[in-house]
Amino acid sequence: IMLNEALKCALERQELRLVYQPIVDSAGQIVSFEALLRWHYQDQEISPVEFIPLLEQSGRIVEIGSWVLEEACKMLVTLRQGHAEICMCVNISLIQFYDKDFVNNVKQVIEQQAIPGHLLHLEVTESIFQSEQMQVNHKVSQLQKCGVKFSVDDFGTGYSSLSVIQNMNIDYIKIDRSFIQHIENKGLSIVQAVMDMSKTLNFRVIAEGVETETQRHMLEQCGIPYMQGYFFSRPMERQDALAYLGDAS
Ligand code: G
Ligand code: G
Ligand code: MN
Ligand code: NA
Repeated sequence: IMLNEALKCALERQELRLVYQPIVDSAGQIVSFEALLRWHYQDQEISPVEFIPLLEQSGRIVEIGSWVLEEACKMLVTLRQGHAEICMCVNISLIQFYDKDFVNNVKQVIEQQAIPGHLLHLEVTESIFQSEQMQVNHKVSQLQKCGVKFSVDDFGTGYSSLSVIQNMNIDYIKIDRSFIQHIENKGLSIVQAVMDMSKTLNFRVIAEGVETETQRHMLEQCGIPYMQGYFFSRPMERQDALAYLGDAS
C-alpha cells in the first residue's frame, strides 16, 4: 500500500527512468536496444517485478506505459544519428495492450517523433493471445501496417497451445532466459525445436539471458540470429548506451 502511494507521484517527481540493453546479431553488431523501466525511490532501486504489477492493478500502467513509449522513442531519435537503422524494443503490459487507445497512442508517438514504424518493436507476452484472438490480431495488424514489429517476450514460459502459437501473427520471439540457462543440457533441444518451428511460422528468434561464451557458442551453432544478455552487456543508463553504441561502431 505504501509503495502504491509513492508510485502515484513517481512520474511527477522524476523518479522513473529508462535503461537500455543491447541486442546483437550473429556478427556481434548492435541491432537494437530494449528499454527497461527503473524506479529510484528513497535511495533504493525498486524492481519492475515489484512495481509493474502494482501499476497494472491500479490501471496506471496505461499512463506510465505511454510515457515509457515516448521516452524510448525520443532515445531512438538520438540513437539514429549515425545509426539510422537501429531499433528500439519496448515492453508492453497486457493491460496497456488491451486499452482502447493503445493503437492510436503508438501511432501518435511514432508520428510525433517521426520514427519509421519498422524501427519500433513492441514486446508482449504470450498471454495476450490467450483470449479474444480476433481483437488481438486486429490490433497487432493495425500497427504492423505502420511497420511496427511485435515480439513475444519470455517465450516458452506461458500456457500457449500450439494452435495459439500457430495463429500468432508476430515478427520475433524471444526465447526465455530459463531455456538459455539450461542450454548445456535439456535446454538445447528446446532451443532447437523453437528454431525449427520459427522457420515454418516465419518468426525471427532472439535468445535472451545469454551470460556465457559457451551459451553464445551453442546458440550460434543452433543458428540463432539475435542474442541479448549480460555476456554482451547489462542494461545501461541513457548516456552509457549512447557511448557504448558510439564505441561499438
Ligand atoms: O529489467 P528487469 O529485469 O528488472 O525487468 C523485470 C521485468 O519487468 C521484465 O519482465 C520486464 O519485461 C519488465 N519490464 C521492464 N520494463 C518494463 C516496461 O517499461 N513496461 C513493462 N510493461 N514491463 C517492463
Ligand atoms: O521479461 P524481459 O525479458 O523483458 O526481462 C528483461 C530483464 O531481464 C531485464 O530487467 C534485465 O535486467 C534482465 N536480464 C537481461 N539480460 C540478462 C541476463 O543475461 N541474465 C539475467 N539473469 N537477467 C538478464
Ligand atoms: Mn522484454
Ligand atoms: Na524476456
